[in-house]
Amino acid sequence: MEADSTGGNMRGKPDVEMADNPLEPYVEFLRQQLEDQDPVFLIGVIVALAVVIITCVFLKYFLSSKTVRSAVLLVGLCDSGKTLLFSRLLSGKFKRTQTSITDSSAPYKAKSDRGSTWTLIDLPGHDSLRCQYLEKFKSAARAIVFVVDSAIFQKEVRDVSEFLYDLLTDAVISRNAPAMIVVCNKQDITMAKSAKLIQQQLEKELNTLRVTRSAALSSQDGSVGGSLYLGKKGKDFEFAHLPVKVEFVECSARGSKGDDGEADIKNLEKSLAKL
Ligand SMILES: Nc1nc2c(ncn2[C@@H]2O[C@H](COP(=O)(O)OP(=O)(O)OP(=O)(O)O)[C@@H](O)[C@H]2O)c(=O)[nH]1
Ligand SMILES: [Mg+2]
Repeated sequence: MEADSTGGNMRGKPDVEMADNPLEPYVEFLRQQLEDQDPVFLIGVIVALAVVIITCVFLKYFLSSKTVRSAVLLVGLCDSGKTLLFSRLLSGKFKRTQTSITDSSAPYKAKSDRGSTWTLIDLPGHDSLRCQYLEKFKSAARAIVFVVDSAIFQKEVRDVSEFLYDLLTDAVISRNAPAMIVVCNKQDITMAKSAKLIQQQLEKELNTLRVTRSAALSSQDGSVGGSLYLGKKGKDFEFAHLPVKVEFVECSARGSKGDDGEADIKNLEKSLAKL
Protein backbone atom coordinates (compact mmCIF):
# COMPACT_ATOMS: atom_id res chain seq x y z
CA MET A 1 0.00 0.00 0.00
CA GLU A 2 2.72 2.31 1.10
CA ALA A 3 4.81 1.47 -1.93
CA ASP A 4 1.76 1.99 -4.05
CA SER A 5 0.94 5.38 -2.62
CA THR A 6 4.59 6.49 -2.96
CA GLY A 7 4.56 5.22 -6.52
CA GLY A 8 1.29 7.03 -7.02
CA ASN A 9 2.89 10.23 -5.78
CA MET A 10 5.91 9.74 -7.98
CA ARG A 11 3.72 9.06 -10.94
CA GLY A 12 1.37 11.86 -10.02
CA LYS A 13 4.03 14.52 -9.56
CA PRO A 14 5.18 14.66 -13.16
CA ASP A 15 1.54 14.76 -14.23
CA VAL A 16 1.03 17.89 -12.19
CA GLU A 17 4.27 19.37 -13.60
CA MET A 18 3.28 18.40 -17.11
CA ALA A 19 -0.02 20.17 -16.73
CA ASP A 20 1.79 23.22 -15.29
CA ASN A 21 4.45 23.38 -17.95
CA PRO A 22 3.11 25.63 -20.72
CA LEU A 23 5.74 24.39 -23.19
CA GLU A 24 4.73 20.76 -22.81
CA PRO A 25 2.17 20.74 -25.68
CA TYR A 26 4.75 22.28 -28.05
CA VAL A 27 7.47 19.83 -27.02
CA GLU A 28 5.01 16.99 -27.53
CA PHE A 29 4.04 18.39 -30.93
CA LEU A 30 7.70 18.72 -31.93
CA ARG A 31 8.43 15.16 -30.83
CA GLN A 32 5.47 13.95 -32.87
CA GLN A 33 6.64 15.88 -35.90
CA LEU A 34 10.20 14.57 -35.60
CA GLU A 35 8.95 11.00 -35.33
CA ASP A 36 6.86 11.49 -38.48
CA GLN A 37 9.74 13.03 -40.46
CA ASP A 38 11.90 11.39 -43.06
CA PRO A 39 15.41 10.62 -41.61
CA VAL A 40 17.05 12.44 -44.53
CA PHE A 41 15.16 15.58 -43.55
CA LEU A 42 16.32 15.18 -39.95
CA ILE A 43 19.96 14.82 -41.02
CA GLY A 44 19.51 17.99 -43.09
CA VAL A 45 18.22 19.86 -40.04
CA ILE A 46 21.13 18.61 -37.89
CA VAL A 47 23.69 19.62 -40.53
CA ALA A 48 22.11 23.07 -40.84
CA LEU A 49 22.22 23.52 -37.06
CA ALA A 50 25.87 22.42 -36.98
CA VAL A 51 26.71 24.97 -39.70
CA VAL A 52 25.00 27.74 -37.71
CA ILE A 53 26.85 26.78 -34.51
CA ILE A 54 30.25 26.56 -36.27
CA THR A 55 29.64 29.97 -37.93
CA CYS A 56 28.77 31.52 -34.55
CA VAL A 57 31.90 30.08 -32.93
CA PHE A 58 34.04 31.26 -35.86
CA LEU A 59 32.53 34.77 -35.79
CA LYS A 60 33.03 35.03 -32.03
CA TYR A 61 36.66 33.97 -32.39
CA PHE A 62 37.24 36.30 -35.34
CA LEU A 63 35.61 39.33 -33.70
CA SER A 64 37.30 38.80 -30.34
CA SER A 65 40.74 38.40 -31.96
CA LYS A 66 40.13 41.79 -33.64
CA THR A 67 39.00 43.54 -30.48
CA VAL A 68 42.00 42.23 -28.55
CA ARG A 69 44.24 44.37 -30.75
CA SER A 70 43.27 47.71 -29.32
CA ALA A 71 46.67 49.14 -28.44
CA VAL A 72 48.28 52.13 -30.12
CA LEU A 73 52.03 51.90 -29.47
CA LEU A 74 54.27 54.96 -29.39
CA VAL A 75 57.73 53.78 -30.43
CA GLY A 76 60.91 55.45 -31.65
CA LEU A 77 64.44 56.34 -30.63
CA CYS A 78 65.26 58.10 -27.36
CA ASP A 79 64.23 61.78 -27.22
CA SER A 80 62.07 61.64 -30.33
CA GLY A 81 59.14 63.02 -28.31
CA LYS A 82 56.99 59.95 -27.52
CA THR A 83 56.23 60.87 -23.90
CA LEU A 84 55.37 64.48 -24.73
CA LEU A 85 53.11 63.24 -27.56
CA PHE A 86 51.51 60.78 -25.12
CA SER A 87 50.68 63.66 -22.76
CA ARG A 88 49.47 65.96 -25.57
CA LEU A 89 47.21 63.27 -27.08
CA LEU A 90 45.64 62.45 -23.72
CA SER A 91 45.26 65.82 -22.05
CA GLY A 92 46.57 68.38 -24.54
CA LYS A 93 48.96 69.57 -21.83
CA PHE A 94 52.69 70.24 -22.07
CA LYS A 95 54.75 68.18 -19.64
CA ARG A 96 58.45 68.20 -18.79
CA THR A 97 59.72 64.71 -19.53
CA GLN A 98 62.62 62.48 -18.60
CA THR A 99 63.94 59.44 -20.42
CA SER A 100 61.33 56.72 -19.94
CA ILE A 101 62.45 53.53 -18.27
CA THR A 102 59.11 51.77 -18.33
CA ASP A 103 55.85 51.82 -20.27
CA SER A 104 52.83 54.02 -19.51
CA SER A 105 49.37 53.44 -20.81
CA ALA A 106 46.00 55.17 -20.75
CA PRO A 107 42.72 55.03 -22.69
CA TYR A 108 42.66 57.35 -25.69
CA LYS A 109 39.40 58.40 -27.35
CA ALA A 110 39.88 58.96 -31.07
CA LYS A 111 38.62 62.26 -32.47
CA SER A 112 36.16 60.72 -34.91
CA ASP A 113 32.37 60.33 -35.12
CA ARG A 114 32.70 56.73 -33.97
CA GLY A 115 34.94 57.90 -31.12
CA SER A 116 36.60 54.51 -30.64
CA THR A 117 38.71 54.15 -27.53
CA TRP A 118 42.18 52.66 -27.83
CA THR A 119 44.86 51.99 -25.25
CA LEU A 120 47.69 54.39 -25.90
CA ILE A 121 51.01 52.94 -24.76
CA ASP A 122 54.25 54.95 -24.51
CA LEU A 123 57.30 52.68 -24.75
CA PRO A 124 60.86 53.55 -23.69
CA GLY A 125 63.15 54.34 -26.61
CA HIS A 126 66.44 53.39 -24.99
CA ASP A 127 68.18 50.58 -26.95
CA SER A 128 68.56 48.36 -23.89
CA LEU A 129 64.81 48.46 -23.10
CA ARG A 130 63.23 48.88 -26.51
CA CYS A 131 63.11 45.21 -27.55
CA GLN A 132 61.68 43.78 -24.34
CA TYR A 133 58.83 46.31 -24.29
CA LEU A 134 58.08 45.79 -27.94
CA GLU A 135 57.92 42.02 -27.36
CA LYS A 136 55.44 42.62 -24.57
CA PHE A 137 53.01 44.75 -26.54
CA LYS A 138 53.49 44.04 -30.25
CA SER A 139 50.78 41.38 -30.53
CA ALA A 140 48.18 43.81 -29.13
CA ALA A 141 49.07 46.61 -31.57
CA ARG A 142 46.27 47.96 -33.69
CA ALA A 143 48.55 50.79 -34.76
CA ILE A 144 52.22 51.63 -34.34
CA VAL A 145 53.10 55.30 -34.10
CA PHE A 146 56.78 55.49 -35.02
CA VAL A 147 58.11 58.83 -33.76
CA VAL A 148 61.09 60.45 -35.48
CA ASP A 149 63.00 63.55 -34.35
CA SER A 150 62.93 65.46 -37.66
CA ALA A 151 65.44 68.04 -36.39
CA ILE A 152 68.30 65.54 -36.00
CA PHE A 153 67.04 62.99 -38.51
CA GLN A 154 70.14 63.30 -40.69
CA LYS A 155 72.34 62.24 -37.79
CA GLU A 156 70.06 59.40 -36.74
CA VAL A 157 68.96 58.09 -40.13
CA ARG A 158 70.88 54.81 -39.74
CA ASP A 159 69.49 54.00 -36.28
CA VAL A 160 65.99 55.02 -37.26
CA SER A 161 66.11 52.79 -40.35
CA GLU A 162 67.42 49.80 -38.38
CA PHE A 163 64.66 50.12 -35.83
CA LEU A 164 62.03 50.50 -38.54
CA TYR A 165 63.47 47.53 -40.45
CA ASP A 166 63.19 45.36 -37.32
CA LEU A 167 59.56 46.38 -36.88
CA LEU A 168 58.57 45.84 -40.50
CA THR A 169 60.22 42.42 -40.75
CA ASP A 170 58.90 41.18 -37.42
CA ALA A 171 56.81 38.03 -37.93
CA VAL A 172 54.02 39.01 -35.52
CA ILE A 173 53.77 42.56 -36.82
CA SER A 174 53.71 41.55 -40.46
CA ARG A 175 51.07 38.89 -39.72
CA ASN A 176 48.78 41.27 -37.79
CA ALA A 177 49.56 44.22 -40.10
CA PRO A 178 48.78 47.09 -37.69
CA ALA A 179 48.54 50.56 -39.24
CA MET A 180 51.97 52.19 -39.21
CA ILE A 181 52.12 55.95 -38.73
CA VAL A 182 55.54 57.58 -39.00
CA VAL A 183 55.34 60.84 -37.07
CA CYS A 184 57.94 63.36 -38.22
CA ASN A 185 57.99 65.24 -34.92
CA LYS A 186 59.62 68.53 -33.84
CA GLN A 187 58.52 70.41 -36.95
CA ASP A 188 58.70 73.64 -34.88
CA ILE A 189 62.51 73.50 -35.16
CA THR A 190 63.81 75.31 -38.25
CA MET A 191 66.27 72.56 -39.14
CA ALA A 192 63.51 69.91 -39.17
CA LYS A 193 63.31 67.74 -42.29
CA SER A 194 59.96 67.40 -44.04
CA ALA A 195 57.95 64.16 -44.00
CA LYS A 196 58.55 63.75 -47.74
CA LEU A 197 62.32 63.97 -47.36
CA ILE A 198 62.31 61.62 -44.36
CA GLN A 199 60.26 59.09 -46.31
CA GLN A 200 62.64 59.23 -49.29
CA GLN A 201 65.74 58.85 -47.11
CA LEU A 202 64.22 55.96 -45.18
CA GLU A 203 63.32 54.20 -48.43
CA LYS A 204 66.93 54.58 -49.58
CA GLU A 205 68.32 53.28 -46.28
CA LEU A 206 65.89 50.37 -46.06
CA ASN A 207 66.79 49.44 -49.64
CA THR A 208 70.42 49.02 -48.54
CA LEU A 209 69.55 47.42 -45.23
CA ARG A 210 67.47 44.63 -46.73
CA VAL A 211 70.49 43.59 -48.82
CA THR A 212 73.01 43.75 -45.97
CA ARG A 213 70.67 42.08 -43.47
CA SER A 214 69.74 39.16 -45.72
CA ALA A 215 73.42 38.71 -46.71
CA ALA A 216 74.37 38.62 -43.02
CA LEU A 217 71.63 36.09 -42.30
CA SER A 218 72.55 33.75 -45.16
CA SER A 219 76.24 33.79 -44.20
CA GLN A 220 75.26 32.96 -40.61
CA ASP A 221 73.01 29.97 -41.14
CA GLY A 222 73.73 29.04 -44.74
CA SER A 223 70.13 29.62 -45.82
CA VAL A 224 69.15 32.09 -48.51
CA GLY A 225 66.03 34.20 -48.25
CA GLY A 226 64.81 32.50 -45.08
CA SER A 227 63.72 35.73 -43.43
CA LEU A 228 60.91 38.04 -44.49
CA TYR A 229 61.96 40.09 -47.52
CA LEU A 230 61.00 43.71 -47.30
CA GLY A 231 59.18 45.04 -50.37
CA LYS A 232 59.28 43.64 -53.90
CA LYS A 233 62.23 41.58 -55.13
CA GLY A 234 64.10 43.17 -58.03
CA LYS A 235 62.62 46.62 -57.33
CA ASP A 236 63.95 49.51 -55.27
CA PHE A 237 62.32 49.57 -51.88
CA GLU A 238 59.19 51.71 -51.50
CA PHE A 239 56.81 51.84 -48.53
CA ALA A 240 53.94 51.48 -51.01
CA HIS A 241 55.12 47.90 -51.77
CA LEU A 242 54.50 46.74 -48.20
CA PRO A 243 51.40 44.81 -47.13
CA VAL A 244 51.30 47.08 -44.07
CA LYS A 245 50.02 50.61 -44.77
CA VAL A 246 52.68 53.15 -43.78
CA GLU A 247 51.59 56.77 -43.46
CA PHE A 248 53.90 59.77 -42.91
CA VAL A 249 52.66 62.79 -40.93
CA GLU A 250 54.31 66.00 -39.73
CA CYS A 251 53.78 67.07 -36.11
CA SER A 252 55.12 69.15 -33.30
CA ALA A 253 54.40 67.91 -29.80
CA ARG A 254 55.86 71.14 -28.45
CA GLY A 255 54.02 73.46 -30.84
CA SER A 256 55.24 76.67 -32.46
CA LYS A 257 54.36 78.83 -29.42
CA GLY A 258 56.67 77.04 -26.99
CA ASP A 259 55.88 75.23 -23.78
CA ASP A 260 52.77 77.26 -22.95
CA GLY A 261 51.20 77.02 -26.38
CA GLU A 262 49.22 74.24 -27.98
CA ALA A 263 50.78 71.29 -29.77
CA ASP A 264 50.48 70.88 -33.49
CA ILE A 265 49.35 67.27 -33.66
CA LYS A 266 46.23 67.54 -35.85
CA ASN A 267 47.72 65.28 -38.55
CA LEU A 268 48.39 62.50 -36.08
CA GLU A 269 44.93 62.85 -34.53
CA LYS A 270 43.39 62.58 -38.01
CA SER A 271 45.33 59.36 -38.70
CA LEU A 272 44.31 57.91 -35.34
CA ALA A 273 40.68 58.79 -36.05
CA LYS A 274 40.79 56.51 -39.13
CA LEU A 275 41.77 53.35 -37.19
N1 LIG B 1 61.22 71.47 -29.99
C1 LIG B 1 60.55 70.38 -29.73
N2 LIG B 1 60.91 69.62 -28.69
C2 LIG B 1 60.19 68.50 -28.44
C3 LIG B 1 59.09 68.11 -29.25
N3 LIG B 1 58.62 66.93 -28.77
C4 LIG B 1 59.36 66.62 -27.71
N4 LIG B 1 60.31 67.55 -27.51
C5 LIG B 1 61.31 67.57 -26.46
O1 LIG B 1 62.21 66.50 -26.67
C6 LIG B 1 62.66 65.97 -25.44
C7 LIG B 1 62.40 64.50 -25.36
O2 LIG B 1 61.01 64.26 -25.36
P1 LIG B 1 60.38 62.94 -24.74
O3 LIG B 1 58.93 63.00 -24.98
O4 LIG B 1 60.83 62.74 -23.35
O5 LIG B 1 61.10 61.84 -25.65
P2 LIG B 1 60.88 60.27 -25.64
O6 LIG B 1 60.75 59.86 -27.04
O7 LIG B 1 59.78 59.89 -24.72
O8 LIG B 1 62.27 59.73 -25.09
P3 LIG B 1 62.56 58.36 -24.32
O9 LIG B 1 61.59 58.25 -23.19
O10 LIG B 1 63.95 58.50 -23.84
O11 LIG B 1 62.43 57.26 -25.29
C8 LIG B 1 61.94 66.77 -24.35
O12 LIG B 1 62.76 67.80 -23.91
C9 LIG B 1 60.74 67.35 -25.07
O13 LIG B 1 60.25 68.55 -24.51
C10 LIG B 1 58.74 68.95 -30.35
O14 LIG B 1 57.81 68.72 -31.12
N5 LIG B 1 59.52 70.07 -30.53
MG1 LIG C 1 59.69 58.79 -23.03
